[in-house]
Amino acid sequence: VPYCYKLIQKQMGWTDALNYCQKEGGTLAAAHSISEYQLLLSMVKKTQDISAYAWVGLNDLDEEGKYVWSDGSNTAFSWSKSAIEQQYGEEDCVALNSYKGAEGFDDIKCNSGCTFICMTMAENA
Ligand SMILES: [Ca+2]
Ligand SMILES: [Ca+2]
Repeated sequence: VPYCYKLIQKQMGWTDALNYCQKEGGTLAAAHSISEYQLLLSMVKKTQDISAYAWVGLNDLDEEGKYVWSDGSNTAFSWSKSAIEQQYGEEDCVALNSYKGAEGFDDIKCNSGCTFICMTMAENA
């Protein structure tokens, strides 16, 4: 994997989390494959006692229903069964839900306080 993922154990809204990662020279995490998705999920599970949800770069802020990754990749993903789109009103930012039995990406409200995963390009990748 040519990326370094880092779970930040602070809780903040999606935009603040994105800014945090960008200041570190990266962006919010993207999963480009099922193995990367599983790696991210295992990271969130380890810090479940802080927050079961961790932000990733996926969002549909610009156009409702059109999901994009903050790293510019256009990798397809499959929603988990639990992820009901816009379940509670406007939900435009996506977190990785690590609750047992409900694991998967879920769009939630962007101002929710969640831990988050930053992604930077690995050196010498
Ligand atoms: Ca939405
Ligand atoms: Ca949702």
